[in-house]
Amino acid sequence: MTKTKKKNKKEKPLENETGESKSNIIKAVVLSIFDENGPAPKIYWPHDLDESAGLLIAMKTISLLMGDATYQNGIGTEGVNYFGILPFPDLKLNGLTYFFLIPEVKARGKALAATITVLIDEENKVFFYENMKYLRIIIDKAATQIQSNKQHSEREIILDEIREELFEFANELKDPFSTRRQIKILLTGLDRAGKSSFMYGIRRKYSEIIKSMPTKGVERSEENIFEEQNSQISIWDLGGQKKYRERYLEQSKVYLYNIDLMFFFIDIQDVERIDEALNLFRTILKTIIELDEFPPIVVCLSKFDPDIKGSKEIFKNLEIIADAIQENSDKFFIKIFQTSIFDHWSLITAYSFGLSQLSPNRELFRNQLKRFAKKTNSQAILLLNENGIILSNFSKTDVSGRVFEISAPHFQTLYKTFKEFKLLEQDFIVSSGFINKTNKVIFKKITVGKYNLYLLLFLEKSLDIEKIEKNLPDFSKNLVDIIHTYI
Ligand SMILES: Nc1nc2c(ncn2[C@@H]2O[C@H](COP(=O)(O)OP(=O)(O)O)[C@@H](O)[C@H]2O)c(=O)[nH]1
Ligand SMILES: [Mg+2]
Repeated sequence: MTKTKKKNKKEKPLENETGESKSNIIKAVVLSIFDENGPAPKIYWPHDLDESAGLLIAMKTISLLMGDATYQNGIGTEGVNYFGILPFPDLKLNGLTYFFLIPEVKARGKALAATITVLIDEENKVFFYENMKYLRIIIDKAATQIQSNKQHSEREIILDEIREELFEFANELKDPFSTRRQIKILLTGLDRAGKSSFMYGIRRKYSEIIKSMPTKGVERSEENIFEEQNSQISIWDLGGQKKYRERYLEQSKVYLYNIDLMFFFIDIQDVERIDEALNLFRTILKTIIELDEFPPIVVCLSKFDPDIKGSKEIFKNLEIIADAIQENSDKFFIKIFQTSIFDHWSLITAYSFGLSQLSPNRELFRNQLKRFAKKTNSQAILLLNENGIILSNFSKTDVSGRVFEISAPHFQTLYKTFKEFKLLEQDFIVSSGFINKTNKVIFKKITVGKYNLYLLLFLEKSLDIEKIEKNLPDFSKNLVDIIHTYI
């Protein structure tokens, strides 16, 4: 069967050979480069790819990349290499694009902007989300080869090879055409570590925190970052009492299997149980390593309440815990946060960071923010959704990032209050000088497609609303394209 397919796929690539081959999930592969003549599809498969389709793919992908500050400044080719999933509604296709630069002495900025885009039917886009890890490796490798092989004929071979590899990969999958991406997020930790309260806090269900009883077994809830999203996100709050812990460790194949993201909570005020908590952490890691699961992990050092922040003892505990966690987790991507239900922002920051790990477009988003920051002389930018979840952030320095994190929630509340009482004529709130007279924070509502998002800008120089207004349409337009594929 595979053989027939191999023969067929070269001749009639864009046709839908129903049931013939799973490899047909891949509809096109396009290498686009921006040279003297502008963006163009340089090498592509299928060879009879419609000319206007090829151009559309080249234009859209390259234009998302071109504004990149690194490229414009000619600093080098290091800074640019990221992936994104893009919709091409006119073609009814979805593309997984790798953005990179090809060193070229003669070119402006000493590099050519380039993209490799793999395309599939839009209804199959789950394929990209589910297989991101492997697809990245295949495409990344091809890009590296293209960077060092300048001949057109050499590049043709490289593109042929990557297509072959993608076909083979798709063929080996059991079900490349599955329709919905299922995301599983685990909340783990000892009982009373603050897992349930964390979720109540995120959802602003404060009265529930007071009422809350220990979680029995597993409690599942759903997360919707956007009304329409490609993924179903389930959050599993694993009851922390001993009997429940034992159950999920024993039945690890049910509970700890196929995890996309894990939160682990440690109560830093409960000094007596820190060792027990760390032991549980080690046991869970050991179990998921055995299952060959390596999700990103967010550790929340919980109950780090505002009134005990200065305490020396707490500080010492934090250090001990952080060290122990790092020591045990070299195989994982781990980030540690200090959280408290009395500091809403601390919850949002940890939670948003975790969610952002699930978005294949996170680098693409960040680069759009970086570019907008440059155009508007902003030190830092945050992009929030209606629920106050941070979709993406960019800051030039740690300090500006910090100022922001502290002010963002206040602005959002202020904004909503003003709006409610119809006191706001424009969709803007501008602060008076922060730090010095010229530094200002702007909070603005923007519309991206059908969504209301909030933008927080920390301005470096003088306030120039016009400049922001002038650059907003472009920024929003780019975001529309990538927000449908955010998660
Ligand atoms: N001081 C303080 N108490 C908290 C915090 N988070 C949770 N708690 C309290 O800790 C107890 C256990 O919280 P819960 O969310 O049920 O923990 P779980 O068993 O991990 O789900 C409850 O009495 C909460 O009110 C926090 O950030 N600070
Ligand atoms: Mg609970």
